[in-house]
Amino acid sequence: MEISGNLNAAGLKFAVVVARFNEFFSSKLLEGALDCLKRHGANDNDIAVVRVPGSFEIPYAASRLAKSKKYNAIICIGVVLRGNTPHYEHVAAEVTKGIARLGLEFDIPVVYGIVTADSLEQAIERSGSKSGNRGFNAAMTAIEMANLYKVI
Ligand code: INI
Repeated sequence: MEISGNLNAAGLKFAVVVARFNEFFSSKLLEGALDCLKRHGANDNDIAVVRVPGSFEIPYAASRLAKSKKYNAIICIGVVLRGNTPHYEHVAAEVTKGIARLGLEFDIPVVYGIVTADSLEQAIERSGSKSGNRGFNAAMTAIEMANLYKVI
């Protein structure tokens, strides 16, 4: 027997937590995520977009949303761009650990739609060009995992 989640988003409730930092890119990822959810049948009223200042804040908001038990999945979207100091590494490490922890702590999928890029070019590639749109991919993962959780 094989078990997997289907890609039907109708009737599912989603929260998308998006960081405003590097908004030039994160807005593209958000567009991709919303496009994916809607094209797979999600209702506009079933999608909450929650904005936070930067990626570091994403796990904090996602934690509260998970606790509310109102959503079938939470999609986390942010862009962490390498700069001239180690700041980038701390932000990337904390958002990654935080999201992973929430996924284990709560009984809903918390999806990692964070782009970590070494350059502007890499960020461009991942937010709607050469390497696709990571927001779209994250939403697809959320739909599949939310449906998987219904059957396992
Ligand atoms: N936040 C990001 O989302 N991406 C970054 O690249 C970034 N860098 O490199 O500074 C960033 N910093 C802000 C951080 O997420 C917090 O909002 C801030 O430190 C306040 O807690």
